[in-house]
Amino acid sequence: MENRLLVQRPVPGTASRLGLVRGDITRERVDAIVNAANPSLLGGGGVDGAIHRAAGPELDADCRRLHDELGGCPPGQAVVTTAGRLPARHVIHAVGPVWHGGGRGEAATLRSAYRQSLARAREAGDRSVAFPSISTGAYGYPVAEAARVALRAVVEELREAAAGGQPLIDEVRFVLFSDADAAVYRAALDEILPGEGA
Ligand code: AR6
Repeated sequence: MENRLLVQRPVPGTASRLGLVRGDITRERVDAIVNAANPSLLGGGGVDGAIHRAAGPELDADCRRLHDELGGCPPGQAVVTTAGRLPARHVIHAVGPVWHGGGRGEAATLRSAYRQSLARAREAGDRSVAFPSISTGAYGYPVAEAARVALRAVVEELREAAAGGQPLIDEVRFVLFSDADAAVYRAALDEILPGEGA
């Protein structure tokens, strides 16, 4: 099934657009896709497994190198690699928090994972970025709360970057893997960036 753009809105105070897509992130034709990685960077299940399978051995080798050189990536941070056979130019590996009930700084760590991903994208010269719903699968973050944190983090980062004259990211998309997740993100988007009509 083709990926489907559900909604796209301008982000006030910026020249950027924010959109929601229903589909598979490995099929996105953007400069960078973000992976919901784990601190080892050596791959796993969920979207991480799908990205590694679709990208092939070049991505595995890049991740192994970063694992050996940097010792991996802590929660709330992000690192960039090439994208192997994927249509994207780069994969940004972001590590979200494991959900422990909300009292262990999970929201701050999730916010940081999104903001750091956009910072890495800018450094790499990427102007379009697709995110999955980080931490809401194996890591157990409740999706409605995660959607609000994610959208707010991206909107804030885009505004601050625009105000600071940093390189423009034209477009950010969230690629949702189920209709249920897409509906939850749609409700959060309507709350955070109310649109005109539909
Ligand atoms: N495209 C878009 N979204 C996807 C895809 C896909 N192809 N496949 C799954 N999702 P998860 P986490 C959604 O578990 O919670 C890995 O083992 C999925 O439905 O992939 O951050 C890592 O190595 C869910 O909505 O990531 C870590 O150990 C979202 O992606 C751990 O899982 C995130 O689910 C990270 O857990």
